[in-house]
This record gives sequence, C-alpha cells and structure tokens, in this order.
Amino acid sequence: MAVKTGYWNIRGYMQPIRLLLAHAGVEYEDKRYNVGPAPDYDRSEWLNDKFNLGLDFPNCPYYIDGDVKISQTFAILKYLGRKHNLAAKTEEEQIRVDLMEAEAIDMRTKWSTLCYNADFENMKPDYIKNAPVKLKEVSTFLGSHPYFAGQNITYIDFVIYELLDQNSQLIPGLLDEFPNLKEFHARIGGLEKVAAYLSSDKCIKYPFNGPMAQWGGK
Ligand SMILES: N[C@@H](CCC(=O)N[C@@H](CS)C(=O)NCC(=O)O)C(=O)O
Repeated sequence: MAVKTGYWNIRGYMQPIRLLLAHAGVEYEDKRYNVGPAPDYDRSEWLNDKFNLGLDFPNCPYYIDGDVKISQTFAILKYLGRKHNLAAKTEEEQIRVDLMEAEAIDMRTKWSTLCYNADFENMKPDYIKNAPVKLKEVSTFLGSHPYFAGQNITYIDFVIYELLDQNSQLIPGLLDEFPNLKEFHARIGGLEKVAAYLSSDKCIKYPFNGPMAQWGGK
C-alpha cells in the first residue's frame, strides 16, 4: 500500500483526514502511535519514527505517498482537497473555505485548551456558554447551503463535521437549536463511504484526545 499516514492512536487532528480519505476511497496504512501511561506518557513509539520519515517539518499527523511527504494538518487536507476534487472551485468558494478554515483553527484551539487544561471543570461552564454563540455564526454562514463552500463539498466540511461531532459529545443537544448544522452533520456522516468507515472497526470512536487530557482521553 503506497499511501501512509501517521498520528497518535486517537481522533485528534487526524480524524478529518481519515474521513476525507474514506470519502475519496483511498486505501492507506493508518499508522497509529501509542503513548505510554501516566505519569511519564512515554512518546518513544513516535519519537523513534519522527526524524526518519523524510518530513521537512517532522510532526504528526503526517501523510506520505512516494515522494510526497507532508506534515501540518491543513497542508495535508489542502493537498488532498486538490488531489481528490475536494477544493474550492471559484473565488467565492475559496473565500468561504478560507474563512471556515480560520474559524475551525480558532474553534479547535479553544477545544484543546479546554480539554487538556488541569482547570477543566472550572473552565467548562464558560465554554458551554460560549459554544452556541460561535455556532450561531457558523449556522448563519452555512445558511441553506449544503456544504461550507456552497454547493460543492470540500475538505473543510470534514473538519467542521468533526468539530461539531466532538463538541456535541461534550455538550449533548448542542446542535438542537441549529437545524442546518444538525442536517450538515448528518449529511457528511451519511456520505456513503464515510458512513461505512464510521461504522467499521477501522474507525476510532474514542478517545478524541491523548491520555493526558482531562476530557475525551483514555
Ligand atoms: N500545527 C500542527 C500541530 C501538530 C501537533 O501539535 N501535533 C501533536 C499532536 S496533535 C504532536 O504530538 N506532535 C508530535 C510532535 O510534536 O513531535 C498541525 O496542525 O498538524
């Protein structure tokens, strides 16, 4: 199998890439590194590989296909978007995708800051209060479009799907007041090959985060 990806044995940054690859029907080796138990959280499984993969910027997630060797989640997603016809097709779509990409990075940063914080329990009420405020903007932006670019599915849809999915598990019922986001979530999760992947034993349902996380880890 020529294509290989690598990441921790969690959903984390890698899950949207896995969902995109499932949708595109790509066969690949999904290398999953394990972290040792507390208190040391030994990362040597990954560190033994890290500098031997030929990556310019050794990190995970990574994607390797022959001479194509990429790290950085969004560099991988954008490459795969171009390769599998999941990129913006017009300037208008490009602006929408760029906007959602930046918003997704902000949302993901807030999510990780919460989940990995020792002060998780104290931070959680504020997070729960603010999440619908951001989702209202996201819902208005999506409007009646089926996908975030507009009429065409792009790589950013897998990123937003995963963010909505994880947040809904922390905050049950979060999407109830946003029917279009609920429909979007069902639309992406219901794509034939994505649905098959999600219900297969190849798919990591849990954990979302690493073992050192206060929430969503093991
Ligand atoms: N900006 C990078 C961040 C990647 C990153 O922080 N990876 C974490 C896991 S989410 C890691 O453990 N990297 C391995 C390392 O730093 O050696 C991306 O978007 O891919």
